Amino acid sequence: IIMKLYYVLLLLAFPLSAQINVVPQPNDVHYYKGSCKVDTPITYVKDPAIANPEGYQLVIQPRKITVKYSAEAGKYYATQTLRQLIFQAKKEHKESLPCLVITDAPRFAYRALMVDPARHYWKIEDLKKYIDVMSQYKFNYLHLHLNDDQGWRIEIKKYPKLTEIGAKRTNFEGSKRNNEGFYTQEEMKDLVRYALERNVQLIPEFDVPGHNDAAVAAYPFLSCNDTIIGVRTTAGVSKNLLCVSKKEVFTFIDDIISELSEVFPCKYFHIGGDEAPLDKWLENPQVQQLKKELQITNNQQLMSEFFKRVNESLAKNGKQPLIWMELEVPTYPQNSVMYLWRMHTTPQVLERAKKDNFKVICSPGEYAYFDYPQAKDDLPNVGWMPTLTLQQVYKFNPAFSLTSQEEKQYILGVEATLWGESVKDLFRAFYMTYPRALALSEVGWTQMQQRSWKSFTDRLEGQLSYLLHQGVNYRPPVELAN
Ligand code: TNX
Repeated sequence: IIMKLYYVLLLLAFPLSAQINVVPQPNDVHYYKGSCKVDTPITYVKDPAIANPEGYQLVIQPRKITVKYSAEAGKYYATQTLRQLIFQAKKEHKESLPCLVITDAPRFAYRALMVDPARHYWKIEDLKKYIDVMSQYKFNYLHLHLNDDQGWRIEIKKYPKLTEIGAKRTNFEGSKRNNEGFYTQEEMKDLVRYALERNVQLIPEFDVPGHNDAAVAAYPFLSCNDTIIGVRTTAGVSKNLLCVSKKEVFTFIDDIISELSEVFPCKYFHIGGDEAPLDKWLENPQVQQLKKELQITNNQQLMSEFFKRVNESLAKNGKQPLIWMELEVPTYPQNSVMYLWRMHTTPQVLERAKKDNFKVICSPGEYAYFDYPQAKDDLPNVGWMPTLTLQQVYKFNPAFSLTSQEEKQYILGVEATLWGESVKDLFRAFYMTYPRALALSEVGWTQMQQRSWKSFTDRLEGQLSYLLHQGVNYRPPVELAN
């Protein structure tokens, strides 16, 4: 108590000094007089009183650095905070850290990035590097978009052609360039372990019923008319959906979910749901028949029916569905988590969440699409994409107009999507991700009262040095220099 009183008095005497350079900004920082040598050994103390498993307390005293945590996640995050502090001190040729107490915990439980090795294959080592960097900024989920029209990237033992045929995208973009590769289940299990050591859980996405040309190329029976196609070479939306009226399709999905559930321990399982034009379903006599049986009046109820069946497979494997929500689909499984993703749909999606009592992951095009260029005329420019600047990402408040009570009830967290059509390698992936992911990490972690664009830009240069030091490519935010 006397020590505490002593600190309070010191605090009154020495109010907030220059801010520390940490991203995301910790939620509570108190500075005290004095400093501590950078190489002081760290004492780790397990403290069950720290309620949030990702929360921690970091106490820097003149001759002592103490980390208090209740779970490994909090210990890991305290260490990340400290590493950044030490890096910044050394960068300024200082041998000491300021005395302080940081009491920190995240605003949202879910803070994710998504990558898309379906469009362009990523090597496992590249995924590891990506995880290394994101985990330092306290992101705790990496969503892997594992299949799309342009590629199937994960070994499925029961369906070997998925990777024999579906993992090869040849002669695309009118060039001779090929894109080929997939992950064995063993490699993926290793990646799961690697990520968990950094408090990152891997979420598989098996996108259904749309975006499945690669699967249909391997197994034509999956489509309504046994369509013979190749793996798609161009960008865009395909119409070869997995067929809603075929029993074999649901057996296929069930098998895949069972195999992937063994590989990915995470309770969340993404089942896609985006951009599925119904044309080929509706042309098909068996689907017409199914509509009659189910007394379907609104065609989109077929999608609801489809997800109901997919969810039965997830439930069997103890998984909870994540879905790219489409507003026109009338119902989704009750336990699903909905993505808010399409531009200009935020108010409607939030209304729907309240009405149907869904949790939401916020990944709106307006703030979180990292495949969009970061400045006008910046690369990659595929023509139709809007610009998503660093400042725009920073402005993001995932609660939108919700009250804090509603925020707790409906918003699970945030995610940025790095769609892969123009992300051809890790160099480009880092360029698109940083520094915008620094802004997003603060969006997910830091309470609004602690956030400020001014403070963020003051800390940016030091963080860019931190990335550079690790050999991480980023887009220099040249528009901020003056
Ligand atoms: C839409 S966003 C998609 C992706 C594309 C992306 C390009 C979403 C759920 N689906 O298939 O790659 O736009 O920005």
